[in-house]
Amino acid sequence: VHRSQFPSSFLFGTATSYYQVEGAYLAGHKSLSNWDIFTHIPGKIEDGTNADVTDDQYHLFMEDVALMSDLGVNAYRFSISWARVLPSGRYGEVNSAGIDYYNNLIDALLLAGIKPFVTLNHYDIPQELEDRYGSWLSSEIQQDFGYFADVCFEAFGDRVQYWTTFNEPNVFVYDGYLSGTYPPARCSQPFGNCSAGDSALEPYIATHNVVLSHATAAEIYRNKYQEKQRGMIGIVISAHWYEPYSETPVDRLARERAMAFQFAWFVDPLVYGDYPPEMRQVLGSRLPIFSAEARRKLETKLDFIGINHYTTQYVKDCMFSPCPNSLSYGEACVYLTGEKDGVYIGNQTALDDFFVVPRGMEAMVTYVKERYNNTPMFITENGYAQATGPESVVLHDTSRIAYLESYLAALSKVMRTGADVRGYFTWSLLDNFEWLHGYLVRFGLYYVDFTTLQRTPKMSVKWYKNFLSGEETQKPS
Ligand code: GCO
Repeated sequence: VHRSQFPSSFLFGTATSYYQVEGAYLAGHKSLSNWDIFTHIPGKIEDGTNADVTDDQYHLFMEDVALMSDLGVNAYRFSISWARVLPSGRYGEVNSAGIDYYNNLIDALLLAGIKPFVTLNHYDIPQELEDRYGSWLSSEIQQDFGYFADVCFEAFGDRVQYWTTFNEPNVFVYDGYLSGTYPPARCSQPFGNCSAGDSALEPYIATHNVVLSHATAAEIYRNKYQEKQRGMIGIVISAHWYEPYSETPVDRLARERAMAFQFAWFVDPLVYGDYPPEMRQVLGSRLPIFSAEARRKLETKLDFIGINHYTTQYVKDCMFSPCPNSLSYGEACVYLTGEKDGVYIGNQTALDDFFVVPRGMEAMVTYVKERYNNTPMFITENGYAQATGPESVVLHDTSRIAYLESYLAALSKVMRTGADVRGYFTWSLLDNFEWLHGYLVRFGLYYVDFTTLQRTPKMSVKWYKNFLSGEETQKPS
């Protein structure tokens, strides 16, 4: 794959998120976020760790900007910690130390010719908002989120042209309210180790508040800032591709349901003003209704759709056929698997459900292109999971190079069909805190020694650098 296969204005970058890389969890008057609290509960994180320090990007951001500048990327996707900027949400003061930190980061990036691509919410909220009113289960969060967005547009929008309201709300809603594996650890349906107890409607209520929080922020941007600041505002969704397990009509339908419950649930309302018909069919009036006022707000639309794409799995119907486990997408009644007749759908990675299936990139982008009239898209995440191990082994990341090479080739192929994709971010700049897996899984181009915090380039750094400078690259054999 070659750089010249992409438009010259294309954004090429790396992605991170506040909780995963910043550390400094108490510095500069920051309050505790829901993830600070959650990771300190014994037994929640596989290796018993947390991100109190992680990469300490809060103190080392100049070094990280230098690494990016050396890589030759023209964009950096990062998220703003709500608890750093507004320790008590709209109930307290704006924290000037938090504003200063992001101002310094943004200025350093711009000086290095790197465009900031900013996420407002990457799973985290100030814990105080959870304690006060139950965060996403309360409509109060819409005002809080709108206020947070307003503060950020005002403080940073003169220099930030790309805004994302939410990162993967589909993940934090499922894991926070259905399986209970992420904060606030509510289990609306029996799943894994968790027994049902909380209301089965909670995921639908939480999503309703997320969608309306997006609309609130987008409306503020349109009304107060966009004309002057001339940026774009969008949302980012976790987007696995699903192939029907068999060619039977029920498995094909299962794929449509899985895609609706995974992706369209969050995007249809922002493009068409309502939840996907595939979901209404299953859930009827259990799915919330948008009021006339809400519908008006939803008309603010999306400037772009961010796609976090890593993998493809098979999907099997469980509505009409018996299944080993029918809960992969709750009431979607589907079963997801990477395996058929003892054969995996693609090479395995260090994450159980992440397989290497580059054709999925083409299919996923085509789905978004067709369903949403070719709304501009960014590939906001794509990357390869490596198991931790001796540094010398981890540095030799030829599987990552092969992965990036093949996924970028698939992306350029689908762009030739006219898909309006405007940028690509690889997850991640550096190894970091991988949520429930702690430090057991490494996604970085740069290796991080979590004792010394030293960053060391893996082989993939050289590969990405060559690619970005327009040199011929090759899959390592
Ligand atoms: C997200 C993702 C990232 C993960 C990455 C690898 O929310 O965007 O969960 O934060 O680290 O997807 O799993």
